[in-house]
Amino acid sequence: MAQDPLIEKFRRAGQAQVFAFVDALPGEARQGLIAEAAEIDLAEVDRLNRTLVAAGATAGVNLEGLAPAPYEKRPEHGGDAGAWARAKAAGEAALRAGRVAAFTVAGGQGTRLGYDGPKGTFRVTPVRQKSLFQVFAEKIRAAGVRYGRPLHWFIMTSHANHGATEAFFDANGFFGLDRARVHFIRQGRMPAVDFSGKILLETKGSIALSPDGHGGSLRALERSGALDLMRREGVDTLSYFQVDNPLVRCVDPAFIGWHLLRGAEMSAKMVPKAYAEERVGHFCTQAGRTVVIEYSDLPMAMQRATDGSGRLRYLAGSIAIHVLDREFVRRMARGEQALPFHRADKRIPTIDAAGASVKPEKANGVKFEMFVFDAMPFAENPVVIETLRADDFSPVKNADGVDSPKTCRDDQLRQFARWLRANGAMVAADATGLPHLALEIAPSFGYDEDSFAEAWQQLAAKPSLTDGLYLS
Ligand code: UD2
Repeated sequence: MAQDPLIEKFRRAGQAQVFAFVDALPGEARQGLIAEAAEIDLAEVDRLNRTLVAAGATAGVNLEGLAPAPYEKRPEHGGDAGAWARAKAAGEAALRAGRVAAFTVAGGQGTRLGYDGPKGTFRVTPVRQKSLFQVFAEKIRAAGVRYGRPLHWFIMTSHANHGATEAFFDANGFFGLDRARVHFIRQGRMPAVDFSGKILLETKGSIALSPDGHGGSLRALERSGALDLMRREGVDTLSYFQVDNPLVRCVDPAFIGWHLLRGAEMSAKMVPKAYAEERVGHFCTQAGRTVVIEYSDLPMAMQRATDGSGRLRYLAGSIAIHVLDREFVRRMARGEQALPFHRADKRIPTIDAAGASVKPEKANGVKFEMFVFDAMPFAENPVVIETLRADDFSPVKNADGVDSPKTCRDDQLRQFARWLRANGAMVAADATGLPHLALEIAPSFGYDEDSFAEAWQQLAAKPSLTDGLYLS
């Protein structure tokens, strides 16, 4: 058989091992391997090998001239209340004009939680045990009703969870959303390499490919046609959040307004870090640009440094909530200004030279990922605003301990209790605000403090607060 030109290309790039077993594969498997190989940008892999993998590769995170980034403080922490009110009005106007879409990145592998299935299908709410996807769907639906314009919702999946994610929405009637407005877009993949830069095979007929990181969302939005769809629909602003955080306000008018009034291309929410070692990114400035330095890249001494008053110097923690301008995403996706890749050394199931499977005990190779926050320094006029953790952030990441289903459930309960108390209801709680009884407020009733207050005030007869109360 004539040699496939793709196989020849791999051979010339020093990656012939990818096809070491190709002749022994049945026709269909052979085509499968070739299709996977065709996804790979060999020039990109070569560049990453030189800059990130090769012995002595120096491309690391540059910490030169780093300083804490400024941010817009909440009014209760000394921020300008008038500016926050103007921002909220501007965001509400954009929502009423249909300019905003929601965007969830849900392509991660969720290994830390030890849950089998797309993370968005994980059940999190205290009474009804709703899944993460259901919580977001109901919030997005409620926002559409409130502003008179149903929102488009883009959900980024991975190759591994795309089918299961679609099937979950299908089985649940898209949680009452118009299915024509829910769009699943699949993120790209990157090959893993060994420490000498050779692309690893997972089996004789498949390459060790893994998702290209949430930074891959910018390319995925462009490639899938999502940006064109947005343009046709008059949507120019994306509200971005992660799949693991049910507390998030999927669309937050004040945040959107800050972004639009500043003419920002990309914006972010920060919370003051709870403690020095908290595993979040840090908003910094460098050479006049806003950058985010991940916890693993900022030396611990800097993470622990304090100012004169004993406050953490690098206080602004990134919780991965952004607003993105559509045409900025397009510019980034087209690669004129490309996101950098990060190196992660991992245990990668592979095969040996004889084709026998190998389950390594320690890291045997490198995965490459892009991070969406690396787009911040390329954005014009970026804004970082403060948010209250209790209103926006309680992720489910680990099976137990911090950021677990238990802490997330408790934070939801605290939020529901707080909304009730703010409106005159008596809710007994412990010193942390955790109510003594389980209750749940459906987003259709109230999906944030304002919408809850309006709905509650309109109730002619207030329900009695009993264990298991579900307000919908
Ligand atoms: C992320 C941030 C951290 C902080 C924290 C807040 C990074 C590197 N760090 O930490 O600074 O903001 O979140 O919770 O991002 N995802 C994809 N495709 C991928 C990889 C991830 O869609 O290829 C999604 C994933 O489904 C999830 C989100 O991105 O929704 C975050 O991924 P993670 O759990 O790997 O991020 P984490 O917890 O390390």
